[in-house]
Amino acid sequence: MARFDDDRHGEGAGKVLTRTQTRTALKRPRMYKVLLHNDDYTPREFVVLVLQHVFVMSEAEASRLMLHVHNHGVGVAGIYPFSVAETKVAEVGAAAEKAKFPLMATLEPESDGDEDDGEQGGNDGGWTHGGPPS
Ligand code: TYC
Repeated sequence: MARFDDDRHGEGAGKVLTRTQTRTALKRPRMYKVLLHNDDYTPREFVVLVLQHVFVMSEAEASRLMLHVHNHGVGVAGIYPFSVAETKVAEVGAAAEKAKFPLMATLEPESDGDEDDGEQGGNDGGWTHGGPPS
């Protein structure tokens, strides 16, 4: 029986060479800011409870962000991959609807730092509770 179809001699003879490696450029997944919006009707305590529950914040962090949004109109509650951000927006919306308050969160693509999308340094609301998750 012939030993494979290998007519090489010397170095490499008898070895099977495979060249099927694929080079895949791994990019960071695009991230999305979850923005919390102010309104005139949702009670402050309710906003704090929703932030603690949906964004896993301490009461102090949640109060700080709630006040930031109350004073500036909008703030960043967190930055996540799309599906997580989308879920958190929906959870805020569901809690607000159930309690009949107009509290609202929305999504915004986060700059990935690779392209110039016109963003200059900071963002709309600014981090108010210690920066992005590490
Ligand atoms: N402005 C609201 C009030 O005075 C409180 C509030 C804060 C509402 C943050 C929404 O995202 C919000 N009761």
